[in-house]
Amino acid sequence: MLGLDYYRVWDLFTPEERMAQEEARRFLEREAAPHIASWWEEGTFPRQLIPRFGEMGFLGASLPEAYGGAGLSSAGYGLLMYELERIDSGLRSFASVQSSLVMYPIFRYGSEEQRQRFLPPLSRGEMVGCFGLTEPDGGSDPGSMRTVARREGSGWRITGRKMWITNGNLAHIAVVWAKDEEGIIRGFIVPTDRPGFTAREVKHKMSLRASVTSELILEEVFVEDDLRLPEARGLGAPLSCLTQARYGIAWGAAGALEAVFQEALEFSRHRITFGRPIAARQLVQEKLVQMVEDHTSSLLRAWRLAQLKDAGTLSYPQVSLAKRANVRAALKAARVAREILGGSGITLEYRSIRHMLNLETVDTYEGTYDIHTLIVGRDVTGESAF
Ligand code: TGC
Ligand code: FAD
Repeated sequence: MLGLDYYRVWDLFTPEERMAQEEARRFLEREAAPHIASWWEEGTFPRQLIPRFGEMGFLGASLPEAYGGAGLSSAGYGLLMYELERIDSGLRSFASVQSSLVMYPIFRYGSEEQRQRFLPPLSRGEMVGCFGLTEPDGGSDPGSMRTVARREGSGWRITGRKMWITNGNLAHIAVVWAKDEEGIIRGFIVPTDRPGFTAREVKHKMSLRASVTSELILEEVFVEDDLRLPEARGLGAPLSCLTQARYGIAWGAAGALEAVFQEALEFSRHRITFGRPIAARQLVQEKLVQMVEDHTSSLLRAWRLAQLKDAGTLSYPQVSLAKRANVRAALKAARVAREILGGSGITLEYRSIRHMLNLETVDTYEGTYDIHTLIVGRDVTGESAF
């Protein structure tokens, strides 16, 4: 039986979706949970799990089976993100980037030849991808990117820098966004072994340590025109990929919230002060109940998004509202769980501080909390406050 579910939201899912979730939980409890604190402390991503993620259907789960996807519903995909982030945001990030930011753009904006060539190995985890949109001068305004793609013979020369790129040093291909000579944003599949391509890992992170983050440097990298995503034209293309990833994050954050709640609950039942467990104190109960309330709201928001997504009526500001709310709720819960654990809460023997530090990144990437406020603000008022 799965953990926190105060309103029996899991009952709303199909038996197949529930089964996929339970299998994912069993797998992750066995293969990842016992080691995650060490991976995080060492600052390493468990590469050995990449093909296993493929076997488990974590990569491109909602893409059609013809391309190696698992053909899962939006809710089924969301549940996988929930389970991955219940263990660690870094694991969910790996799967999010591969599925929503690499496989999705190839599926949505690629040619049939590109789909056949790249999607099956990406889904099996034999090939890893990354997504280069953010640049060193600022990520919130990707329309101001400086990376350029210049036509040359049968292809393009790409020059520029991308910053904070998840999976950058693991990737065989990078989906890179660049402006052409007319200033139109285009997407390219760049093999990372091309001359002029360098990935430099970002070190000394205090967050998302079980994840590889890199700077990409492209110096006159040549790609043939058949590596350009033919249907991608303008900023809307990369932004539509972000909508997919943000959707998954709304689910993942609820998984992290469950993880820290369970730890705080367990601890509070056994920690005796002044002759009674701290769980018997009103101050502690208020904190736990707030977590239950926030988890319930997060799960219901995510579930509703899944319905709208499958119906094809989901708008990107609706996704922004859930990304903003669910991540901030999980971050707050992780801080409070850490507080309930007292001094023990500052060590990696407990998971709350790891989730808390990870969620600082999740609150920032894929659009900061402020940027999602402005996206929803523009949607409800009709006024842009960017
Ligand atoms: P704006 O005028 O708003 O939009 C340009 C065109 O794009 C459309 N659009 C979207 N379409 C789909 N999904 C979205 N989320 C969309 N947002 C906008 C829009 O309708 C418009 O279309 P059209 O046809 O009218 O041209 O452009 P703007 O320059 O004003 O954009 C502002 C803003 C803030 C919305 C946008 O730039 C933004 O979202 N900024 C945040 C950037 C961001 O989230 N970067 C994330 C990088 S990737 C990452 O962090 C990966 S983390 C790893 C992991 O996921 O684990
Ligand atoms: P900035 O855009 O410089 O923002 C700085 C501050 O200003 C923020 O608080 C922001 O909210 C605020 N701000 C900005 N504009 C406004 C405004 N108009 N009004 C009010 N406040 C404003 N990017 C990728 O492309 N691919 C990846 O795989 C990827 N992975 C990442 C992994 C990690 C670990 C991290 C930390 C980031 C990753 N990112 C990735 C980048 C991420 O998307 C950006 O960090 C994010 O979009 C914010 O950009 P920035 O860091 O440049 O901050």
